Amino acid sequence: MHWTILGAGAIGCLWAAHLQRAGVSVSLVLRSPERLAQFQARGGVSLIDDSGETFCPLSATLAATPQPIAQLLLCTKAYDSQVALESVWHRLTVDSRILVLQNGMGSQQQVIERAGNDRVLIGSSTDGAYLRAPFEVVHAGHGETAIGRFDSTDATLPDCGPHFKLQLRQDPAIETTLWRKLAINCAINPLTALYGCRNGELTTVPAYTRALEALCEEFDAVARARGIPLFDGPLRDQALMVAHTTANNYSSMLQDIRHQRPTEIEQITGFLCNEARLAGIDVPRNRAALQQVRQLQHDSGTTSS
Ligand code: KPL
Repeated sequence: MHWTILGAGAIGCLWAAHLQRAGVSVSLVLRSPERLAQFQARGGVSLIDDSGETFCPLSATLAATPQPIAQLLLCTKAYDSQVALESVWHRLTVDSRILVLQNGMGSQQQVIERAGNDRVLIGSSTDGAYLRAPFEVVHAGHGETAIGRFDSTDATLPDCGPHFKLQLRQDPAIETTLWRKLAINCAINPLTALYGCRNGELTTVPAYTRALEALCEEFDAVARARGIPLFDGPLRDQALMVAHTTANNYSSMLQDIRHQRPTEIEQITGFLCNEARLAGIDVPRNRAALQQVRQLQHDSGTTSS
């Protein structure tokens, strides 16, 4: 089966490189002729991991080409998912399969509404990856990709061939898994963006830790009201642990701000605030964080995606 990857960010390039290395047919969809020309000058993706740097030759097209898509990996930024999906809609058939691999929540549901539950698998990845340069991905932390369906029906893992090295796991509770990742992102991402700090400083600067604790308490209350089982202990403990183990990282949200890109705040804290409103729970600290990051995006001269 041929894989088509829509979204050439860190996760898209990581999957492209691993599929190519596993001998699976794969190509990228790029959003503009300029980007396509930039890619074609290289002719592939570079993967930097424990075993050094590997160049993985592959092809790329624009969305508008007519070839049908068998297996789509949708891994654009969450706020781009609807526009991205529409751009290849003419290439999807009843047999096409879509794996959605995005941060935050909300975009997955939109894809299911558009494409139908049967065609869509939802994933959540803990792989740590970043782009050192366009199409050059560093696989900094080995994690796993949990894959399932929102309605918990059987989700057979997509076919990545026998030699695929990224870790995949069938997840009958993928929605809960996404909530857990959302919880960590709600605790760490807005604060690191607002304070302009590395993740680790949330554990070492007392005022930052108190701010994190306040966000976490509100999140715990919403999760309880929604009946979502988060972690064994309070979210605070888990969030501080992740901030500690990723102490040297700049969160994806801070990186977006620094590169004047839109952040995923609407799909992270925005999603939480909406869930809180529906559950009748006040989350003033998260609402404030949402407003402040929106303002920061505006002030930092964010250009549209
Ligand atoms: O997922 C992350 C992100 O940056 O988006 C965390 C867990 C905060 C690690 O940096």
